[in-house]
Amino acid sequence: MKIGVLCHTSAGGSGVVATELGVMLARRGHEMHFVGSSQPFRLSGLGCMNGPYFHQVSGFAYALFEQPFPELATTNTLTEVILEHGLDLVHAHYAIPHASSAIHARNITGRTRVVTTLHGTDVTLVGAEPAFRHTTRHAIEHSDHVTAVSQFLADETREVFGVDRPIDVIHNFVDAERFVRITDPAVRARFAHPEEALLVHISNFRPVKRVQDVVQTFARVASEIPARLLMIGDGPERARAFDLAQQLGVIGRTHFLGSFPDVQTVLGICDLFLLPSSNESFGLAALEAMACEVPVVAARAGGVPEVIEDGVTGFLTPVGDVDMMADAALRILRDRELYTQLGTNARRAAIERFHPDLIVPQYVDVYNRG
Ligand code: GMT
Repeated sequence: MKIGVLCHTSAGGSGVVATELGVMLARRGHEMHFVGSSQPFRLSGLGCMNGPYFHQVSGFAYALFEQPFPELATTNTLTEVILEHGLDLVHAHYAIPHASSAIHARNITGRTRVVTTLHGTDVTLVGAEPAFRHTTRHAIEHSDHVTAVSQFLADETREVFGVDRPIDVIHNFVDAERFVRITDPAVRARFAHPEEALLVHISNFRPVKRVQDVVQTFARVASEIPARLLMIGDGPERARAFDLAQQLGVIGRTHFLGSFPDVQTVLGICDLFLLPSSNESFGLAALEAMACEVPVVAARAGGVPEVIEDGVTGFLTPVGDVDMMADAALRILRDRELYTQLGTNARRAAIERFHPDLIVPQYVDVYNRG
């Protein structure tokens, strides 16, 4: 099949899913064409001989216009790619703006189909904003097929937008060959002393991620056992998290590593992943940790219970309850047997429930529907 892909290209779960899926499909012989203002965050280094191909959106700035019309520019470039390469379908990751652009390009060309994947923020935050409710509903209703990354998100979409169209639930997946435990002590020694527990959090540091809860939980853990925290990613709450770490006296043991695409080089040496988000449609970073045998302590929010089984692959706690999060973390880190069991279960769940060989064909099935 010839497939166009629209996604957010900066660091973030939806762009990662789009990229990893595009790469998997290219390896399976499909012709993949990414269209965007820049190359997706994780794409470089992952591609193969057969692509994916990347088409940069041509912008246009003119003094009369207050805005450069990025969605129209995307629609225009996508239209050209559809016409030039005869795309069978466009997979839009996010209802707005991507499904809207794809539907517009479909209308202009009179060909191709639009498959839209809802990732979360488009429905729970952005899409539900009155400013976007009509455009988001239109994009959902007029896509040829719609998928959501969790049952929670599919239900939420129906409720928020009052749509009753079919929505296929297709969970996120993880490449369990790339995301593995790293046993080389020299790699771990770069970040922690042998006796220290290594906790990690990865996100875009938006308010919904509750990164202050990560720091507070870590401070409680570090007051009981030797420990270090890796904060991976960047975003609006980073400075506040930094200040809090300083205030709580753990700044010397908290390392803000910024944003980088190959997180598997670090995840595989960590002991515990913290995910305190107040809303999370799936939690891809937690799944990537699980594949590396890292147990997860997460807030019971959104679709997270579809990923993390309480007491089996980690622990779930109420949103905002940092004491309970710290207790769960300490329970795991103090009990070697429990830690090993949860880590083993986590990797097994990643392979048995979220392997690309299980998930990618579900997308192909949707693509093959008329
Ligand atoms: O907030 C983020 O984590 C980024 C966001 C995105 O749109 O890139 O991630 C969303 O999509 C991911 C991939 O499907 C999901 O795993 C994340 O749970 C989801 N984020 C939220 O729902 C907050």
